[in-house]
Amino acid sequence: MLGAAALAAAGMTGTALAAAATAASATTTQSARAESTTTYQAMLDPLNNQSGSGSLTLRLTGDQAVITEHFSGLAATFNGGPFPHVQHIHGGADGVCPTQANDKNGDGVINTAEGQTTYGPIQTTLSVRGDTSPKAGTNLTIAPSGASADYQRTITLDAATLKSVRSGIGVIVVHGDDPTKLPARAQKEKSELVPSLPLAATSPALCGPLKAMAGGGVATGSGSTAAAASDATGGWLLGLGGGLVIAAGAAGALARRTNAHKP
Ligand SMILES: [Cu+2]
Repeated sequence: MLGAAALAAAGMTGTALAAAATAASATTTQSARAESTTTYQAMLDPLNNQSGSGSLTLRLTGDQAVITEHFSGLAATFNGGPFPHVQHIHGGADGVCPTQANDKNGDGVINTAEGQTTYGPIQTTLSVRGDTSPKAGTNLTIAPSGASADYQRTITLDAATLKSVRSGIGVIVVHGDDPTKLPARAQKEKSELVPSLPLAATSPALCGPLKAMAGGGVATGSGSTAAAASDATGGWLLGLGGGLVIAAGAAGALARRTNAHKP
């Protein structure tokens, strides 16, 4: 009797332990996910006398980046088809977009190579399918195309891109200029990246630094960690607040434009 009772007790304990272990495991997995997802956002502004705008959100968990992007107002057609807009995460440099001061050859266009002094080389290609490495950087056949695009893709980021994104020096660049908005001389130039293409085809059209959003994974740890993060980034978070207001304004402007187009 005692033996059976002991066995039953042991069995119950074993079950309880297993249940507790399962619960603990689930809790650990959930909290690990919550702590490691950080949201980054880039507001995309025009370069090279182009029109258009956009925004990109990147939700990073480990090396998995869930990317959502919308842009509009870019060049619509190229050689009779939809204009391909190759786009990338650049990084490893200053993490800012270039200005006209970076137009070294003075042709009135900041080409991709000139821009790299501020935003660095291609680290990840934001293609619509297939290769996302720098090698796919100028593959027009897997770029989003047309004047506007809604882009969504989950991409495994490599070590170099992860380093740039996490340290706040990742920059989103959407390429492909409307040649009629470039100076006359530049309209006749060849691309420095792909000599078979015109300069306009590969030059930057939209650019935006990729910045962590407030509350995007920061300060979810212990009290002391949260306090330290808050102290260290107080001024930086203030700066981000301004960016978010601008983001909300841009979304409003987009909604108004969309409404205006409705009959
Ligand atoms: Cu690029």
